[in-house]
Amino acid sequence: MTPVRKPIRRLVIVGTSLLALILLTGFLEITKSWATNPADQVSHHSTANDEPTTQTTAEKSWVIRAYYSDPEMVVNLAGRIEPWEINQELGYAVLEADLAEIQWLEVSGFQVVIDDQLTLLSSRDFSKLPGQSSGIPGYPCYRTLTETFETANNLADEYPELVSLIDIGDSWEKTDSALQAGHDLLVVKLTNAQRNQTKPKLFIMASMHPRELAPAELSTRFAEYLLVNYNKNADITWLLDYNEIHLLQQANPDGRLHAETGQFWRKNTNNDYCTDTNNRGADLNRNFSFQWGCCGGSSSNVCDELYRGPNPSSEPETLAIQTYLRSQYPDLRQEPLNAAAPITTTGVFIDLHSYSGLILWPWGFTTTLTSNSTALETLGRKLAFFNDYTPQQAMKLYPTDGSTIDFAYGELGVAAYTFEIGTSFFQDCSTFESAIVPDNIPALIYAAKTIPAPYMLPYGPDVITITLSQTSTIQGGRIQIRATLDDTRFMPENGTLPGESINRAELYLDNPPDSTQASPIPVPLLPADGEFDSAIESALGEIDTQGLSAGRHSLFLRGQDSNGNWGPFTAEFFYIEPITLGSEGVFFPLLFSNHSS
Ligand code: 0X9
Ligand code: ZN
Repeated sequence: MTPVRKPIRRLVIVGTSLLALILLTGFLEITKSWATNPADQVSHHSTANDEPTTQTTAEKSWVIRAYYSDPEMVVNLAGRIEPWEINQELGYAVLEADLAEIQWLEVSGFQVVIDDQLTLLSSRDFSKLPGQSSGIPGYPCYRTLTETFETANNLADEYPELVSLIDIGDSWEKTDSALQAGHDLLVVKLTNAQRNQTKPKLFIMASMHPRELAPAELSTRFAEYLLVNYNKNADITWLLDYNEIHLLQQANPDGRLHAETGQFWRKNTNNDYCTDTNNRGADLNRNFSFQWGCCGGSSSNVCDELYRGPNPSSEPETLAIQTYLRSQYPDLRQEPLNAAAPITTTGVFIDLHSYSGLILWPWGFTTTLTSNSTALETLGRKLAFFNDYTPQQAMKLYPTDGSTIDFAYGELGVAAYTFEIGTSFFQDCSTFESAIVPDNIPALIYAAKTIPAPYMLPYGPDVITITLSQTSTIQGGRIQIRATLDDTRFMPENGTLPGESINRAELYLDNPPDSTQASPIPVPLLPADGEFDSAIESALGEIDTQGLSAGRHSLFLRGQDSNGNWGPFTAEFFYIEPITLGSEGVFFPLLFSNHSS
């Protein structure tokens, strides 16, 4: 399959060089006045007041494309200016730059082109759409911070057996009691609490860069999708019965409040650095303690968008997340950088960002491969199959040190990924609804299915359909099963793994074998065409329902490829009808009216 590239935005080019910029601007001081209609108000995001603003050209910034001739130039760039996007195909970075930075770019060999549309967008306050009563102004599809917390509380009330809320620490503003502001970092934990056993964990965090509007909402949509489908869809039921899913929907709540007004806020709001400006704060994705500040992938300049903070995990948000991850995942990777996590490691970590359509894995600070690199790549390419994003090692984009994924993998050995979802920070709602949600929910579900063994299961085939001859029968009845198994579902980009032939298929009744329940004996499935010899196969089997109690049952089906790799389970429900004594002493089955209960 050829990866589908997202369409490239059309640029309105108003200048091509620094000289052109000055000629076009025509003067060194730009004075702006407010329009009377608030929707037309234009302000620069680095000025927070409501007064008319006067900006010198030196203070003003533009959103530009910086075309490069050599990828090495991006490495140099990324430690200095925070790239919004790297278009590897066309060889340019999108970034916000002031005059001095544009000058530096041109001296460094970049060709600079101004993106007028994005420059305007980045300096516009949000205003509500006509009739908009909820959501971020102008973006009704994205719940505000307050609404996100409300949703979490409502879900916990509605699904008490499946949802628990965990306060994992405070935002920076909350740690300063004098401010009387700030927020909890709230994790929504999804699992069937009645099934009390050790379970593998998927941890997803979102929008640590607050201007990235879509990730937080995607994490909330994922929670809702899982909860609504529990007990309706066998796969989702299995996921929440045997696994835990932890969602930190708003990883930078203080900053989010600024982003909700239209400011391009990236860092936390820590006022100790670059005091009293909207450039204050530390970039949380450069503040994690693993390889903090090591390699030119962050900035020591307090006002920089990439400011790493004064110390590793200096920020309360970072510390809370690190402490929580350490409490949830055992440390399974030794200190040396080339030490591998065991292939039996459980759990997956996903950090949702925007934008660019990428799936990134460690390392982010060096081009050296991790010792789990083939396995990380395999799951990455598998996830990319679902959302059509480009899978690659993070460092291939540009260097970052002190990032989340390097911490999760480097310190604990957890399979760790950054998703860069969508095509814009302030992503339009129609793209969010029509592409981002439907493309990414299946990727997140697949990630959840692999958490019992993320370094092994993605090598194996997927069960893509299960068809039953009937979904309910009397006890002792037989149900025929046809399943399709597919070992080819990888994004072909950035990897060499071909699909292997399917070798085996089997199913378990009611308990998958790695649950703590006694492992049942698997029922083998046979090749529908007489031989398991290709990468996509149909397999046939039969369930003997003798001895099964009345009510709902689950089957768990999986396949193995010719290299011996088992894929993750896919589950399906079936029902045994209850036997009732009729008036003349005859047993007859009661038919179910509702199979989903
Ligand atoms: O720079 C970041 O923190 C991430 N991009 S974003 O536009 N969402 O800010 C990318 C982090 C991925 N890691 C590396 N590229 N090494
Ligand atoms: Zn980000």
